[in-house]
Amino acid sequence: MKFGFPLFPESASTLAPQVDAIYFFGLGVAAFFSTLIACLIFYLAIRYRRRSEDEVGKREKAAMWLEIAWSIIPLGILLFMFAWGAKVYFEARRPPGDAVEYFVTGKQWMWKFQHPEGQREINHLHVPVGQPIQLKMTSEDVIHSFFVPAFRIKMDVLPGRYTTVWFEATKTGTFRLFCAEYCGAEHSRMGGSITVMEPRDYEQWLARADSATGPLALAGAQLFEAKTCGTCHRPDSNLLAPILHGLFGEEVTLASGDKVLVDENYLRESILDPKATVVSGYEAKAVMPTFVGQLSEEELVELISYIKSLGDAASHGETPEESAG
Ligand code: HEC
Ligand SMILES: [Cu+2]
Repeated sequence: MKFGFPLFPESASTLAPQVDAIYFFGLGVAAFFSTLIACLIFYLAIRYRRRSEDEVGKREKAAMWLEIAWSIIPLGILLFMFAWGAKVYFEARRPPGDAVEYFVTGKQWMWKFQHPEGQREINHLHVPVGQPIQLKMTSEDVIHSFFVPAFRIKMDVLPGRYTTVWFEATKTGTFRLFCAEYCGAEHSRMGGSITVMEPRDYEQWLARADSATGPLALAGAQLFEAKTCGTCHRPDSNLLAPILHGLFGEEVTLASGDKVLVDENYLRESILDPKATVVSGYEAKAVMPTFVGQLSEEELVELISYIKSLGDAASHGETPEESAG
């Protein structure tokens, strides 16, 4: 809380002071010019008032320097605000390279979390302090929005695709989480909390929390066999189906000729709607069945984590330098 007055949420992430600074600057500029204009209206109304019944006002012409000044100064202020806002926006949108990935599934009316080590939580997420954390989010039903005021982050959570938001908590404590998109009867109760812990406490918490599935990539590897993906996508199955090793982060050419970057959304679509993303060269043998309805959001996340973990440069026939980054 700023100034001990509950107008402002607590500031608990690296982003929060930056967003607040922009907000206060904008507020300051607006307050300054509103006051200036209001005062000038009074002053000029009095200064140029009609002094007698038959007075006809004479035409005033502003000096050139004044015309230029009141064009250039606002332009400069606005461009400054634009550049500043863009800088913070890009920082807020691009997770740092060392961000650890967590998965979030919104659902009427709860939040489900998956830790990279496989622990699952509902409505309450535990994270370590001072560590950039990236959330890959999707919804099982309607549009939700992930809003943590203390971190100054808010991002829509959409069915059928992943959106990303990241934060780095700067203090330990428990901070409220809200759904900020009207999503049905119990929308207002679709909330929770994020508990930020010292790294050591977090490790202890992780060890205590049960992880039924183990690390996501490991759970994905088991699913990969259970769902028969492995029968077609064997490491030596190049003729039957594309090899998935070293695929993530690469560009693939589709049968349509489009080039697409392999990210979570691409993998998701490849699994749920293979016909929409047929890989070039497989036009005639695009035999992959759709897995719509056979995989939960959590299972999809596990499969995707597994495919990501196959980023094995050697088996993909490229140098490690190329695949690093
Ligand atoms: C019947 C064989 C078959 C099965 C089973 C199968 N796939 Fe496929 N898969 C293919 C073929 C063929 C393609 C290439 C044509 C296409 O893109 O649809 C492909 C494409 C893909 C791609 C895109 C690859 C690229 O290079 O862009 C991914 C990812 C993928 N499959 C994942 C999976 C997963 C995960 C499963 C299990 C849930 C699975 N597949 C099950 C045959 C199969
Ligand atoms: Cu919601």
